[in-house]
Amino acid sequence: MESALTARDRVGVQDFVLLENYTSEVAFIENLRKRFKENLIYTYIGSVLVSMNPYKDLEIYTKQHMERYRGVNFYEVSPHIYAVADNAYRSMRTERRDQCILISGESGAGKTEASKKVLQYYAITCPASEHVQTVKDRLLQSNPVLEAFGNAKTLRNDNSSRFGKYMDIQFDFKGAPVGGHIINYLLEKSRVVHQSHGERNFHIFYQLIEGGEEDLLRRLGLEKNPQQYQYLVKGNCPKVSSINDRNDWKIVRKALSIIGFTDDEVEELLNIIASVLHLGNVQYGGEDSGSAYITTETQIKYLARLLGVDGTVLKEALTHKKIIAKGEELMSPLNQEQAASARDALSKAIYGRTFTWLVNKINDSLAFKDDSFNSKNASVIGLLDIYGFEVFQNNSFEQFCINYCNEKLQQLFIELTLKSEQEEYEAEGITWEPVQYFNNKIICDLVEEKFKGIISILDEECLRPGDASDITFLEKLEDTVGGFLDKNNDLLFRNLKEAMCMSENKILTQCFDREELTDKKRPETAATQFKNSLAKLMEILMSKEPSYVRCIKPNDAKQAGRFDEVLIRHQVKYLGLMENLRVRRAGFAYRRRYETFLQRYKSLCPDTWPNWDGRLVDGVSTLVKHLGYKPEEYKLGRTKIFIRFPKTLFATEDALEVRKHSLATQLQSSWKGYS
Ligand code: AD9
Ligand code: MG
Repeated sequence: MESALTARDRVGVQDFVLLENYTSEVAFIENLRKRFKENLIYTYIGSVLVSMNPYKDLEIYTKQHMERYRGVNFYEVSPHIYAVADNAYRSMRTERRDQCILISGESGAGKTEASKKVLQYYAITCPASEHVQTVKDRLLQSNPVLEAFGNAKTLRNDNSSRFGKYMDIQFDFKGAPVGGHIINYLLEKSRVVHQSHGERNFHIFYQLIEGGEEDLLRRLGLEKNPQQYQYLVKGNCPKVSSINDRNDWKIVRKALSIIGFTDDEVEELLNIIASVLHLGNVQYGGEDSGSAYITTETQIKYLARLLGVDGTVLKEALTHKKIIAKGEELMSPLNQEQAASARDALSKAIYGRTFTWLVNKINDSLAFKDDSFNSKNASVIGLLDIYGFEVFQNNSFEQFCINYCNEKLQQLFIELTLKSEQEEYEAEGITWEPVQYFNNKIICDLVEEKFKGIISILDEECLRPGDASDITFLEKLEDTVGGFLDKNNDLLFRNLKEAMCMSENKILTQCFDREELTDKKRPETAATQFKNSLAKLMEILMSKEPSYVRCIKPNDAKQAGRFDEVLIRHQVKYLGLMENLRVRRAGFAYRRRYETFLQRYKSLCPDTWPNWDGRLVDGVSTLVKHLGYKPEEYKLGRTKIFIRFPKTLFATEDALEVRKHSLATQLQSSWKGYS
């Protein structure tokens, strides 16, 4: 039998707080490396789960594994995403407190996969009636649908989330999932009309083209070749080896049915997707006067049919801009460049609004149907899976928003981990020394502060008539940006909106509301909307008890078994994991509830074995005195024992191993005696 000590040498420690040299980044990375090599992708920092993307399928997500974690204490089993899921579930059940699981890490680190594992865990392990089974199925099937429309292949990740997602799973008093609700954050719409080299548009376009049945494609006027579509050729990357579009199409199509989309709705939805591709192929010529005219009649024909809009109206809307002069409406012709950007704005608006419609539709299907139960009484576990931090050769408005969102989440992490740590010491009546850490609040302020924050300056430039441009914005920021103003303004010409309001496509009539046409108020800019929705998100998260999953990407090549130390060290730094560890260790490396501690180690002391009948705190006190703990090595709080050094706990763990070993030997020899 391998001794506990040798095992630790080989596979590292399963909780970083047990590292002898816990302030050393080298030791931290070394522990990650050892575990990664052994396919042990999960490690704790106290209750925070650090997860390394293995880039290969591991046999650790079976039903048997789920069973192993069900109802079992966090520290009794090896670290796992299921342990986090189960712990949140049990806290929700026993303490009646809403929970949230916050998953962070850079693009490709494994956030979306982790969130799916959590959802699967609840779907399999929670109790279910027939109704609940439907909810579970719908919760699970919402993933392939939203990923088809909201994820895309980027340079960082073949299945990169291009929207932020917060999902509430609602449980009834029996602990069964009875409903759900999704909030989506700022979809990267610009991808619809443009992709950087090596990247793709949203998956759904390729799925439809590669997987769509022949008569469906004929009806939609689509060819079975993505290269035919301007909106799909920009990145020069129609196929991705890790993606099977044809197969995914079948999965998505089935998922739509399970969620409860009618055939008519699916048809309308696909009409819209096809329309976007046709829009991309609308091309312009220029009159001598400079005015644009459309050279691609076929596209207009398809568009008119698929969108249910009059072709002439559409053509005019795609080449003119409506202006109101002296109370009169005039159609002012656009030049080629303006017309092309109006067309792209329409594509983005159609796609973006359809995505929101899709989320709403999924929410309808996940909503409580049971009248006997009020959703207000439900307990909730929230699951946050945002787009991860990313830096490309060329970065734009989207990276600004995505990275700002990540800073906000980091801010929350800092506040909550420190806050809860302080609160725990306080609640247990134990004094402690605060730890220095980098607070990224200054970065959040830089972006969002009133008047002098980047978003304020950007909005101001967007409002300024006349000479405002990215250059003037740039001068103000003294930085390199491009396309920020347009993307922040996110304008769609009025006559294009009007044309869409006339559409006979039922989804579009819900997406383009006539009231919008009469609304005189200037709409909020994209960045301001995003800032406000993030502020609301922070409020939601603050009201719940958080669990953290910190995902790390092992290499940039998306390859299994490759441990790129430089890349990993960088992530450990900016995720603040060393600080997290230091805070966790500041006072006491380890803490356990009295009952858990006693249950685990009671066999090591004759007074507590097999049972201790007195007060728990006295039992623990008797036990640790028997084990030879020195007074400076531990403290007894109100409900927990706090152990200062990991070596103390190691010694106890080793003693337990020895005890188990000798018990097993005794048992064996007594069996031999029988035979
Ligand atoms: V982004 O910010 O949305 O661009 P994520 O969500 O952090 O990013 P994702 O979960 O999509 O990354 O993981 C990227 C890829 O890594 C997946 O498509 C899988 O191929 C791979 N991956 C991630 N986690 C696991 C895992 N636990 N087991 C196996 C994994 N493969
Ligand atoms: Mg993702």
